[in-house]
Amino acid sequence: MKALPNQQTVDYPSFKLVLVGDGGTGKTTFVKRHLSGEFEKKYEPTIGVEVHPLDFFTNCGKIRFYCWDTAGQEKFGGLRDGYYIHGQCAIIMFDVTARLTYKNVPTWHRDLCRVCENIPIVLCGNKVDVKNRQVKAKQVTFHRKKNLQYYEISAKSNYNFEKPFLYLARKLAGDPNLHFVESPALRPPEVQIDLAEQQRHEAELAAAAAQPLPDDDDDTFE
Ligand SMILES: Nc1nc2c(ncn2[C@@H]2O[C@H](COP(=O)(O)OP(=O)(O)OP(=O)(O)O)[C@@H](O)[C@H]2O)c(=O)[nH]1
Ligand SMILES: [Mg+2]
Repeated sequence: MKALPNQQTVDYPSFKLVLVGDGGTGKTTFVKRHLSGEFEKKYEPTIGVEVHPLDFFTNCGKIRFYCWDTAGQEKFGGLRDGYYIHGQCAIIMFDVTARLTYKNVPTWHRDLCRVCENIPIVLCGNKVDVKNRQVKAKQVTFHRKKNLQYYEISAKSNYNFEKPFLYLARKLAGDPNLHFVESPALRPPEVQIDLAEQQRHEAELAAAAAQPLPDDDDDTFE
């Protein structure tokens, strides 16, 4: 994966990561937690795409993700799936406080897979710091149908920030034992997550994973 013309190239492995999902789900906030990104507090919809190089240190050396942070809002979509070309891994984000954003996950997934066949993909349910979530952990089943990894995250509290990157790094390196040797420098959390509450959600998710999938075949979610 080559850097963009105005970006410095690096002599360690780097990969194009495509970040998609509805507008307002927190994609830009998420990539900007990593200290190499700039910071923006209020919601400014992404226009087209912004590319951020994010470095991680692993036991096998450094790895860089060129994160293609794409616009979720249709009217700012720019080239849309034109940005997916040569994507080597992806994150699909939804917002656990907005049902529609989960309902739209199958569409993002379909469009992505049309361009990038067979790449590792992580589904992320963001904003789990919010008390009154609309999408409960056990209602999240799409990843099981499509063999994706799922993580509950909170960009604002840094909760599980590294998990999606670690999963993708392991897949790309073909090494399930790869690990990060130092944590990336992150911005201080803006909110604190209720860890006990979140542990209950994680337990709910684990319990749901042991249940057979609902037999609706049409990816609907009410
Ligand atoms: N409570 C909470 N709010 C968040 C979190 N992550 C992002 N937000 C807020 O959600 C809003 C939208 O965030 P963005 O990161 O701009 O969303 P986006 O997915 O990049 O949106 P588009 O660029 O339009 O696709 C902002 O007001 C953020 O502050 C989170 O983890 N928790
Ligand atoms: Mg954005």
